[in-house]
Amino acid sequence: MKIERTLVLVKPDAVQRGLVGDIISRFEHKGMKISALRMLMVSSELAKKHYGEHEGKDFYKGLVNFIRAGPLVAMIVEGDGAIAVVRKMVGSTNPKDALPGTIRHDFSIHTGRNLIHASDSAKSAEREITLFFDIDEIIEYEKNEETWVYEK
Ligand code: 3AN
Repeated sequence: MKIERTLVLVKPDAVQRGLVGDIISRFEHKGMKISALRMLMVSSELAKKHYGEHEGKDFYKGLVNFIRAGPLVAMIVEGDGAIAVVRKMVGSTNPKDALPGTIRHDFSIHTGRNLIHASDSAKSAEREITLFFDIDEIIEYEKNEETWVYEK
């Protein structure tokens, strides 16, 4: 078992469409733990840092503007193999390619309105978690259900 933490952003389109609860529920129902959670308006500085790897691409400006178009919900999702598991639950970047049962397939159609961000590697998770949360905002706690979720 390898407990990991990953950064999930429930983006402004999901907030506007009233999908925050559905999206959080999927991770809860999977047996994952939410170890930090907050709603915020992303600053231009934070948006540029978060999407730094896309700077120069034709969709970069739209992306940075879009992530600031309204409040988003940032959270840290924790669990065994959480980084890959959450990416799988999120689905392909283009919702038209995403498999049924994934968040992007089930709730979205266009890449630029694909509702959710999730870290794609351990390195990105570490970087992105630090961008969105201070260490004292990450809460360590036990969930009683864990013996019913993990075999060991
Ligand atoms: P993912 O979010 O699946 O990890 P990334 O990191 O490649 O995808 O892209 C970050 C975000 O940039 C995507 N969620 C999407 O909103 C936007 N994006 C990526 N590729 C494109 C594209 N070809 N056209 C428009 N927007 C894109």
